[in-house]
Amino acid sequence: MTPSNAALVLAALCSVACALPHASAPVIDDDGGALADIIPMPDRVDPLPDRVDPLPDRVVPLPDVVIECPAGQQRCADGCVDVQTSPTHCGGCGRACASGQSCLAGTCADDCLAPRMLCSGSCVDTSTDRANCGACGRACGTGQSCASATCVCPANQSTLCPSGCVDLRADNNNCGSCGTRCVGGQSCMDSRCVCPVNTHACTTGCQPDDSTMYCGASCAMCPAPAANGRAVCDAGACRIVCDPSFMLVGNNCERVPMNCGNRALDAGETCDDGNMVAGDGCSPMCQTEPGTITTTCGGARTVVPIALNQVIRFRGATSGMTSTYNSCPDNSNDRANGPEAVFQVRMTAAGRLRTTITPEGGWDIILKGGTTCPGQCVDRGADGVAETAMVTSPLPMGTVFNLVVDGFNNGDSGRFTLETTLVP
Ligand SMILES: [Ca+2]
Ligand SMILES: [Ca+2]
Ligand SMILES: [Ca+2]
Repeated sequence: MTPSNAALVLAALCSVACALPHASAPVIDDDGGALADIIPMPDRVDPLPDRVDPLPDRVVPLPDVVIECPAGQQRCADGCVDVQTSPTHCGGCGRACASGQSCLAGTCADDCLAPRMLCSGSCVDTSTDRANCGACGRACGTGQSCASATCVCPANQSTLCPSGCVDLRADNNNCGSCGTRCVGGQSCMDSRCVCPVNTHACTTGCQPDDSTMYCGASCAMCPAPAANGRAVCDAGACRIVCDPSFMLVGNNCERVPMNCGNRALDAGETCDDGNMVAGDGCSPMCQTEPGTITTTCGGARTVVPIALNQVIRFRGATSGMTSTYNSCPDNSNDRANGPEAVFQVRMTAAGRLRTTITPEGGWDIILKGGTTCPGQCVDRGADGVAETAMVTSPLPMGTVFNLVVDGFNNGDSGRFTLETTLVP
């Protein structure tokens, strides 16, 4: 047999013998030698166990697993702690506070002992602490301090308003009382809202005292003349100032008459008392002022002052007046039936009055005069004739003297001029 044939035979043998479990037939190597390492197969196969051992009940944690602490705490060696308050881990693990100390907000601090109190985690002295004055949580107002456990304002801002300590005497937002605000340019002085010097309060704010738009306490607008002058606000009152050579008549500025003040009754003048003064019965325009000529001695009137040697002239009329005094004892007929025009003068010096009345036209004019009304009568008894009378003996300074122009008959009335002079 050739080697290749022998291999074929072995292959054929093994295809039968090697498939048997207990075969012990020799295995021939390729080189023809006998095989020495034949391993016997076990006689039987162990069955699989019927059950599986359970896993242990607990799991041993892996070393890199971290146990979380509750919020606000952190893990130290002995567990989770709040390092804000822990006396043994104050501010961090292992930082122990000394004896007699507590941990507050992560810092070791001496224990809070009376009279100090622990308020919201802070040890405070309630006798002086502004946020806890006298008791925890009792906060002082703005500007207040805590003294002896009481909230107090400074001496110069002694009132506590909602906005804080204020000086009611000088606080523009709390003037005189809490919440009273000074507005419109006002400021608080002595507990009152006042405007700056030389201004006054209006609804439009502080206005200049000389403002003609807001004059006086009433803040009125001053009327201006149509021409030849201007409105002014003077000491809180409206006034009209006329241009030179113009005088105020009513609310208008009118040109001053050329001859007013020369003591003569010139054209356009109803009086001339020798001056340019108003309020004395004859205006600076030489016009008789209201109340100077009246129909009786009583009632409101302008009493004309007369100085020594002053000459006063008035032009008037009895026409339209009433007839009250109808007796003239000096007249042979004792009549004075016409209406009267009455003047009163006040003597600014002692002396005697000399008075002349002259009728315009031919009516019978009668003059009466005296310190009582209507006084003594003078009548020369002729139509169209002037009457003149003079007080016989000097009268004292301050005497008020009545001058009455009357007419003899019922119909005797008309225009006249009156001239009176005070002489020594
Ligand atoms: Ca004149
Ligand atoms: Ca005058
Ligand atoms: Ca009469």
